[in-house]
Amino acid sequence: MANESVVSLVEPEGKSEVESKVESEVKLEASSAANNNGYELLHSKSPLFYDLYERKSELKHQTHYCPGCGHGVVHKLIAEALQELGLQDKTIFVSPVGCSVFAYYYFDVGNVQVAHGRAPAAATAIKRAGPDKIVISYQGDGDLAAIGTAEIIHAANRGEKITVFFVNNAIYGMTGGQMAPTTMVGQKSTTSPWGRRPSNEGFPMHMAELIATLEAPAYVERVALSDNKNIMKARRAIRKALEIQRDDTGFSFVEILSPCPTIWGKDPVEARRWVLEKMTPTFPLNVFRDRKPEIPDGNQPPQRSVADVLEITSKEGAHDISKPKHAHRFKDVKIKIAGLGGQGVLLMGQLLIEMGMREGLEVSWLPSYGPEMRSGSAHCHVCLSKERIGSPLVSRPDVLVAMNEFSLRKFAHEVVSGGVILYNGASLPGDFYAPEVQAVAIPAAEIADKLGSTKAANIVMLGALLEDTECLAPGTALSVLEDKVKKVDMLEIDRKALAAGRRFIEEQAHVGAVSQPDGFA
Ligand SMILES: Cc1ncc(C[n+]2csc(CCOP(=O)(O)OP(=O)(O)O)c2C)c(N)n1
Ligand code: SF4
Repeated sequence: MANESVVSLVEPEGKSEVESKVESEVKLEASSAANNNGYELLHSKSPLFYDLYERKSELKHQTHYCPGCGHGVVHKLIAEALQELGLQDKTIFVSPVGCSVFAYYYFDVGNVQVAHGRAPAAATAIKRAGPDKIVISYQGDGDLAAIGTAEIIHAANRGEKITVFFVNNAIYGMTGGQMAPTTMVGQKSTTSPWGRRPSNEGFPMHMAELIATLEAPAYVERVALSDNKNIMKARRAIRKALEIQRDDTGFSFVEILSPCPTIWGKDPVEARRWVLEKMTPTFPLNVFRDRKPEIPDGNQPPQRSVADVLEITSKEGAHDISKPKHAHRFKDVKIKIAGLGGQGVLLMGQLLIEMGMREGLEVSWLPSYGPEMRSGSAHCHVCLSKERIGSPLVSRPDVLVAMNEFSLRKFAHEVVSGGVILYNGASLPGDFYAPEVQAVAIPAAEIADKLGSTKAANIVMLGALLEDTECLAPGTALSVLEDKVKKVDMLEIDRKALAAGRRFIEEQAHVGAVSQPDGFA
């Protein structure tokens, strides 16, 4: 957006007193006057806007909005209010999906662009993380009143201390004129070509009134960009809504009836008139709420550190996560553990990440299971890493622990070349062929059964995994088991199971348990 596109020019001669006063208050750039054919600049764009709209170099002097679009006017009013209130450096603007999706190309403030309808939810998170910030959720009527109905109602109902500017042009602009929840009775749109019929499409939604029925909001007003007088009222409402947030008073909401000349098929002047004549009877202008809400404080939950909650630092002499206890000889290890619900597949992953955390590693655990609690397929993705983990998804595991044949066949092809498959079974299926990996069959269920519980088969496999990969220290595994397994008799079985899994790899794996047809390993 360039200076040239937004300046107002007046002739230097014959100015009234008021004009002269305004002029003296505005900082004029000497060069501008010289460059504008003898005219002087009275108004220049708000410094809150970037100097140039640089999305496309050939269009850098114009905005992406259509001529006469209300979004540009609302942008100007918001920019001026933020500037006057000195809030530029504190402001975070949350742009929606809709014609105003590119608001971040204009406003020189913090900017976040979010998914369709989610601006109030994102604004909630941002405001809670930075309560001293001024957070603006800017939304169209499709965005706020259709796909985002839940987000706006709940943010308002919680009394989030954010400001929402709701630009209601009674239509979906960006996508070419489909009916919005705010489309008026009889108004034609591409999806209501005969005009909106309440019997089929329902009535237009009155969002300001709806929100004003809630207890928590502090300020709710509807304004219109229909003529200069109403635009001045809109200016005041926008400023007031921001002041309410600045003063920590509560949730503020301004609905702005706004022209969309392009989709309405009108010229900009007609479109403004249409706002006044057609929209305001359906959406009356009003201040629906203006008061400080009484919201009881309630009990605050005790504030505890993550380490406390996870009980990893609170116990005497327990694990100091800041110091790695094991010299890890890897950058990261990616593990997939798969089997049936009830086989302890997800638990095995949780035990591994607990061990990793105690050794100071970055860890992630991503479970995946079907609707059945028992006997349905289940698997989890585990990452142990010395560096921050980008994604918890393991699509190419270094190690696959397959607790049944189905999982072996399903995931074996994913294992990286040179990786390991640990299979819960007396031997690998006769036709199983994976020449580039080391596949080990471990009769874990049988071993666990002999120890006193088949349930401990997952711990046998865990012992085998730890022995084979040497990714974590033996002592860590034991201490995690001791902390996590509450039943004394089960803990005893698990201890033995862990040792049995290790022993199996140590003794058996070398002498024939690796039963790939091609004799790999
Ligand atoms: C999840 C999703 N659904 C649908 C769309 C398509 N879409 C883009 S903008 C829009 C509606 C925009 O209308 P409105 O919020 O009134 O804003 P305007 O363009 O009129 O300013 C829709 C449905 C999308 N981008 N994402
Ligand atoms: S389609 Fe309508 S809302 Fe979108 S930029 Fe054009 S005038 Fe504005």
